[in-house]
Amino acid sequence: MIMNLANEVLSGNRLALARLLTKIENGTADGRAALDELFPHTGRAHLIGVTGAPGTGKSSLVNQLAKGYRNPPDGAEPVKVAIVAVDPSSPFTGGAILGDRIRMRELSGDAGVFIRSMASRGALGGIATTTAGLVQVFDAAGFEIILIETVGAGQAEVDIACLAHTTLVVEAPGMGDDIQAIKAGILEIADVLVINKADRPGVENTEQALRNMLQLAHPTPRIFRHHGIKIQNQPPVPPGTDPELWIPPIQRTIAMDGVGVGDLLKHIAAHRAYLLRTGEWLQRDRLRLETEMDGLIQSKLYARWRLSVPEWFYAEYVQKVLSRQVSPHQAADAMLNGENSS
Ligand SMILES: Nc1nc2c(ncn2[C@@H]2O[C@H](COP(=O)(O)OP(=O)(O)O)[C@@H](O)[C@H]2O)c(=O)[nH]1
Ligand SMILES: [Mg+2]
Repeated sequence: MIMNLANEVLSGNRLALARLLTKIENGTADGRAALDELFPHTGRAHLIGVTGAPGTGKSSLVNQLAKGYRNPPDGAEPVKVAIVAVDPSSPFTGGAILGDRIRMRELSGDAGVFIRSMASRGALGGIATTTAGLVQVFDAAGFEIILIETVGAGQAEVDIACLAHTTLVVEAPGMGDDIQAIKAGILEIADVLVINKADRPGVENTEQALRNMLQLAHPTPRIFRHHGIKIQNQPPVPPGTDPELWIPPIQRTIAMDGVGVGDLLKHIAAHRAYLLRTGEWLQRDRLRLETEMDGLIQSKLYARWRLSVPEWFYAEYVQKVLSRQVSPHQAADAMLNGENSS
């Protein structure tokens, strides 16, 4: 029997998995068809976002986390781990990705680990969309933990955080007095705060600054964008009870030698348990899928409409807007109503 790509991936073929990931990055039609086939098999993985300024030690930390999942304490079963490293600042063979490859080499002999780096070229269909596709493939392929490393730089990270169930924001001491995550606007998406490079001077200051921020921001509801509107996603609160709030813990780590990583893994597990207990896991899933579906409807509707109008018709309105005869708003309304421009 000749198996198709989706079935090959489901049966654990790593080569097929790698091929499909490339198709997803390139946005090919057969890649999308395979994704459609795989979709019923998704929804099981724990998606963990790791974000923060460049050089804070995200890759090193991801490496340690993966090792932790592969060698759990107390003789527990190791879980399959996928790593998606997204670095939009690093095109093609950029230094960071090359470094990651070398750093992650020690994991690469392990069949329970799959590492995928994605440079800006993977942004054809948008970084968040492409990442979501890659993650779906890993999820369907049975990877229970999916670590998504992104450079903390703003909206793209927030979008990817919406994809993840648990988001770690990584800080490091000695990068000036500022908390980098505040500058990048990503502190609010943190479920767990990590102060890596705890072997460096200035850890106390960084931790104190983070604690102050948390106190100001507390409670820290999750903020999603939906139709461009910020939506705060909080667990449903039964009447007469106190809402259970998740206060982001602060964990110090030294990714170089794994100090603090065991405790970090415990925080991640606790956050997963919290999401499941409060029903927020399902809520996040729902919101994420709804947002994805809505976005697709919008772009498909536009594409369909654009194909339905002749080029000259569209060009005439562009000209009218250019010459200030009509505003873009008026032009859009008139075109959608099929009004002739004359
Ligand atoms: N002193 C110290 N250096 C670290 C630690 N973790 C990572 N590094 C180093 O910091 C640099 C950047 O690490 P990397 O993981 O690539 O950071 P990323 O850019 O956030 O992915 C590398 O040279 C690491 O060896 C740590 O806990 N302590
Ligand atoms: Mg990195």
